[in-house]
Amino acid sequence: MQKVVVMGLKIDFKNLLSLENPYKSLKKIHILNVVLNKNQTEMKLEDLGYNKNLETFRKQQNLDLFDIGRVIAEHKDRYVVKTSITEYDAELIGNLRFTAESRYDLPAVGDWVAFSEYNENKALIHAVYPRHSIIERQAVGKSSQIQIIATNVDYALIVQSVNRDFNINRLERYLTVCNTSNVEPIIILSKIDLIEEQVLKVLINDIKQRIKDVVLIPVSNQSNIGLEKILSFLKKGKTYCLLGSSGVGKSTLLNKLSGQELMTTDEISARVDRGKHVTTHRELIVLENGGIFIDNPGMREIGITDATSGFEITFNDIIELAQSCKFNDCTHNNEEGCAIQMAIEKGEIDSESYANFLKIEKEKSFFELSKEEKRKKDRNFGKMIKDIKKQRKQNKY
Ligand SMILES: Nc1nc2c(ncn2[C@@H]2O[C@H](COP(=O)(O)OP(=O)(O)OP(=O)(O)O)[C@@H](O)[C@H]2O)c(=O)[nH]1
Ligand SMILES: [Mg+2]
Ligand SMILES: [Zn+2]
Repeated sequence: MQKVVVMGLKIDFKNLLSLENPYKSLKKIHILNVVLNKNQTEMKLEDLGYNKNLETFRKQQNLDLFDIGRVIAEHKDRYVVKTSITEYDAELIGNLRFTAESRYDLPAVGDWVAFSEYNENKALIHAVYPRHSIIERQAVGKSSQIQIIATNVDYALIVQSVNRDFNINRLERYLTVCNTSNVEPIIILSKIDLIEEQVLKVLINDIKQRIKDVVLIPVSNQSNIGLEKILSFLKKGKTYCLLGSSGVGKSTLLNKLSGQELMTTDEISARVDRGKHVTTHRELIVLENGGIFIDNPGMREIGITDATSGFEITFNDIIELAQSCKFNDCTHNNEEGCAIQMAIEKGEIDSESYANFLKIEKEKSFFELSKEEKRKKDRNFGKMIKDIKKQRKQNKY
């Protein structure tokens, strides 16, 4: 029997087709490079980010019996799935919902899914294609609860405004998330019309002191400075995810880049009154001039998840230095021959950057610990059930 393995799930292909399939015949397979009627905008699946790897997977798993589309929005249990032709209001097929072991097995914005249409623009999602990247964060206040921000992202635009939002520690945090997620970061310094040029120079210099090798683009949505530069970066078929606090101008930027009023934006004073963010859910949008954007509601905090590798990339300088401390178990506080302390004294490492490193490292260890505890709990629970079963068998009750 043909088995489809999707995100670690094994599904019998036969079941997949017969279960809960309200339609009789699988119809219409979307062909790539569909040419539409002249009066419609022509769009290819590649413009939505479709690529060779996905096509290979589709063939290998015989998923070409289904349609394929990309999740562009998520509302509770419903998803909006976009193809090169239209959009569908989709829900999960029961099998997928019930066999999902974690959040990772369910679709998120940015995912490619195998689906079938059962009514006009209504669809059932059967499987999620493997992802090439996942941007995730730890949900605030809940230990080791992961929230998926977006998947299959190529670049993250980390937006920080020069006024009240400016905070290099937070930038390093976002960078760590990107480095962990296999997503290339670009820093967008927004609202530069609000400050003097001299002040801007200082801010840029401060960032460059601590963050090297990351593209930084100062932008004003008011004077349009920097927009051309972002546009020149955009590549057709690549996915860009907007990250940053509420009110920094993410949606305004997206409107500017597209030349249309796609997203609702609002004044900060108005949003405080209402006590909520202007953008309320994630959404994927395809720009005509190339580039696929995912807009997000602003984030108040960005918790670090299992960020080992990302962490090491962000704080590469510090981690490399630690190798040359005199003692292997150096805590880098006040030991003799501590390379980090020496570098801080010489001004080679920024002391604030180091403090931030320690803070994120602590959080990361805590996250790993709580994850391990959770695993232990799951194991214990499993063992308990097993014991109960064994006892039952022995006592025959
Ligand atoms: N001065 C100035 N104001 C801007 C700029 N960009 C955006 N704004 C204003 O900032 C406010 C917030 O902009 P939004 O685009 O809604 O911010 P957002 O990041 O999408 O916010 P959330 O959706 O809540 O996450 C609006 O009033 C915008 O007009 C800019 O470059 N300069
Ligand atoms: Mg917004
Ligand atoms: Zn040391």
